[in-house]
Amino acid sequence: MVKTTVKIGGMACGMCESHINDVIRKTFPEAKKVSSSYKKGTAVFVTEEEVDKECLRKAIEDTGYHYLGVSSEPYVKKGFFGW
Ligand SMILES: [Cu+2]
Repeated sequence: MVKTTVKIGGMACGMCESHINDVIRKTFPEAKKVSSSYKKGTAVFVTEEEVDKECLRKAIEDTGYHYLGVSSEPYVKKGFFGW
């Protein structure tokens, strides 16, 4: 599992967050735990495999928000390896 964090500019309220969440779910139907924060300017989601970043960039830019970058890291369920 991979956790992807996208930096997005231009989100200003909760509506923007849900707009971005919808776009991510539509672009990557396998995405789980999709959540955005306009305060942090990020959207985070989890997928089995790493997503196509070019695809992600295009999807975000098509919404009119600004794609500012992306980072990914292995996703480990909390508590699973924590003992
Ligand atoms: Cu908004």
